[in-house]
Amino acid sequence: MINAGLSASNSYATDAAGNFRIQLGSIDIGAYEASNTNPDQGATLATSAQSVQADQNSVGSTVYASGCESLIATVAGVGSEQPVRGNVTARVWVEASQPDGFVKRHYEIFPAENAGSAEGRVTLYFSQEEFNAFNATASKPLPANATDAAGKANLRIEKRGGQSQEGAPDATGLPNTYTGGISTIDPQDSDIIWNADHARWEISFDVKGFSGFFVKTQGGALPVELVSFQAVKEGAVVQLHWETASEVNSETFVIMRSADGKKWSEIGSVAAAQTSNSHLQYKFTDAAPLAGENLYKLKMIDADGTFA
Ligand SMILES: [Ca+2]
Repeated sequence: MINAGLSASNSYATDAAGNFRIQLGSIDIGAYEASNTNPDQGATLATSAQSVQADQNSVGSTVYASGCESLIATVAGVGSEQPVRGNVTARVWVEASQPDGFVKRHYEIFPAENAGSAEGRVTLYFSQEEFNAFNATASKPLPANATDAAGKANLRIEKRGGQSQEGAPDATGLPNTYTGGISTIDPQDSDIIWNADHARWEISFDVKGFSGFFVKTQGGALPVELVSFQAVKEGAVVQLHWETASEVNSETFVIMRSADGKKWSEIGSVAAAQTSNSHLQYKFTDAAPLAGENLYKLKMIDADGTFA
């Protein structure tokens, strides 16, 4: 336990031994060095909008907990090149209602140094109730109980690079507030563990580069968020324009055309961005439209071959 003082009155970042004086959100003013909360000693899951800073241990892992009993996450520095070190901020948010496509408890872990390339092993914590709320709206479920192997196999982590709203204290932590790259992590199913003693899920996985973290399921959301799709006749040709708000793993847009809305044929394709969370515009020219009415639609093909 840290001997808590007023963090705001801190005038020295480190103590005589070179350790950060503010750990786990509190300043150490005692004679003894702070020791981080052990996650096995009954810490409960943090409530929403908690944030703590700690000095990442150079050996072993560091538990990020608020007030020594409200558990956020555990991080270990791994890898030979740039294991995560130094001052790390761990944040957690729990949405009041079930969001579209991810578990309501979501995280951000961000080291002050080398955030884009630091390597770590992260453990995140969730309740069964949070998984149940996700499952009520998702097409592919997360584990319904400790031994649900299919649910564990479905679980994915979406990583969004950087910090929500560039680290603003009142940042929402929501996916669209990150401007960095988007990637999907498939944790080892054996690293998705139900801790019966503390009634919580513990999910561990390796990352390179830090970010927001969202738990979802494979195929649980469309890979492309389409915001507009227009067809405009220009003389003898038809110009198609469309815009996406975000893309994850998108490979190709296939353009389909129909005269009656029933029978569709493929008339061309356009390469997609693969990964984007900014607005992107695409166009395609149908140089030889059918006589009469032309209907168009897009088939979006994922990098792993699935389509929507
Ligand atoms: Ca897996």
